[in-house]
Amino acid sequence: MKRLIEKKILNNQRISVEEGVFLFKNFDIVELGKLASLKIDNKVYFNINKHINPTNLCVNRCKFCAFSRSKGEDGGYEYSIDKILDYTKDSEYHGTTEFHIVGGLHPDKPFSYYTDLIKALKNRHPNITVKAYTAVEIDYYSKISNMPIEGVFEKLLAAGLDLMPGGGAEILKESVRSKICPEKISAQRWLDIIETAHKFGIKTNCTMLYGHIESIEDRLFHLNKLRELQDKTGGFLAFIPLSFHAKNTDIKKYPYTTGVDDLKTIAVSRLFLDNIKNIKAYWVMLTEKIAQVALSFGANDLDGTVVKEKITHFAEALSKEGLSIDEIIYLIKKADKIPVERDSFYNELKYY
Ligand code: V47
Ligand code: SF4
Repeated sequence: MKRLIEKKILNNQRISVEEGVFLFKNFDIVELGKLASLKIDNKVYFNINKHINPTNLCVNRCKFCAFSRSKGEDGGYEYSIDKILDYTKDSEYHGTTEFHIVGGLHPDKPFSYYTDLIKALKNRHPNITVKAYTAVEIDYYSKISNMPIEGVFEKLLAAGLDLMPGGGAEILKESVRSKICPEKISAQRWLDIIETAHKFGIKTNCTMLYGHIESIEDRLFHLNKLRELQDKTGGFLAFIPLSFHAKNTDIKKYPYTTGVDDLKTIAVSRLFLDNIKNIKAYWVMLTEKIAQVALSFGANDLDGTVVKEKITHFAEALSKEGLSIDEIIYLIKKADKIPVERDSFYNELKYY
């Protein structure tokens, strides 16, 4: 079996779910790193981005989420649009090319808040791309506005939405979702909303939250759902494995995933997702050091400067809240790779 899978990979043949599971369980990290590295070149992408999390008040309260709060609970916050504009005011000076906007499902803000936020940002920063709102948020906006998903997308596009992040996917299997995020939209609903986004011409990313209660088989099941959808639409720009941080959550686990699991997950994702070009080593969740090593395990993107990350830091992330451009370039160069600044759509902007 081992030789057969290796041969398939070397011949650029698609591997099956069972072979993906086999890779995880029977190949060591060095073998996986070598195979995954065959699939990428020497360029590593990053962007100059800023994360904005308008609120952590959320009606879902997923069990793996340390970031969310219920209304009235300590640690909850909600930002006005003016406060967000104050936060973004120096963005052009810092060379920001993207705002990444994700938040909780606020119990009582109207849908107009979310369109007004994009409009205000676009008005103040016309040249900065807005990557906003996960499929989970889109579903919620449809509920609170009494509009179909298509109507929500029309309004968001009119406001200036450029593309969508890949969050909310977790593990796309009900037996896992019912335990870790029972209130969240179903796997099928996530896939349907993303498919609709792609039909509207809205590119998205996709993610996988790993290292909680899921099995290796569940991970491959999830990756297969993403691969099937990408075959259909071609709308995914990048895949981002998200390593579970257990602190301050309702899931009792060792607080962090292990380096070996992180690297194997990146490598198997690279080998299995033969139709998604970019795999991010998201330094915020992996730590800067593991993210750098992941560049030799099939990742070709380090994400961006981020500036002030919240979601993972509420769960006591070991990484910084943001990195400077110089720090990112240093990590990439010291991995013997070529740092390439990109825009949100992977157009190359600058080589370092
Ligand atoms: O949807 C929540 C996850 C996601 C925890 O698209 C957790 O470019 C680990 O999706 N431990 C948000 N993960 C982050 C995200 C993302 C990040 C960077 C880039 C992009 C992109 C997307 O974080 C959530 C959820 O899946 N998450 N809590 C936790 N305790
Ligand atoms: Fe809410 Fe998202 Fe946290 Fe779930 S992961 S509780 S939907 S903010």
